[in-house]
Amino acid sequence: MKWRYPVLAGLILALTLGAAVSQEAGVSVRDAWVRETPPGMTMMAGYMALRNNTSRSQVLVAASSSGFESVMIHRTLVKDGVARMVHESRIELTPNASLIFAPGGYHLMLMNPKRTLRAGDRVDINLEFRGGLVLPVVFEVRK
Ligand SMILES: [Cu+2]
Repeated sequence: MKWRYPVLAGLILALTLGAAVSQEAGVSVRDAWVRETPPGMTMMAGYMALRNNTSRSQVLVAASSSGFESVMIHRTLVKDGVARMVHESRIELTPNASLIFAPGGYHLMLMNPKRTLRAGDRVDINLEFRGGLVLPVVFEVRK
């Protein structure tokens, strides 16, 4: 599997050159948004559509943002009619497939925003993948 390393190096180089290049290189994101919450709320949720454009699995292992104290990957599960959130330490994206983060399912749990965020504001969140790939994504705050 020697070929993997040059490919990965190419992906990382592409990311440093700008978002337009990263879109075609590995994993792309669209429809990234954060739900607006009343002022004073300590938790917000981020949603998006991830797409793995490569022919091998990509594994999301973490997310981070300078706009929040911490960011976690969560999934809402309903058991016996009760919804609860579980922490996911990794989410695998299968080759050439999409994965949707949406209310009631996968979401980014954004803890303790450093400023009040209003609809129309933008938030930078970095998605971190196994192997060192970091994808910067701009999320839009929506009602
Ligand atoms: Cu959550």
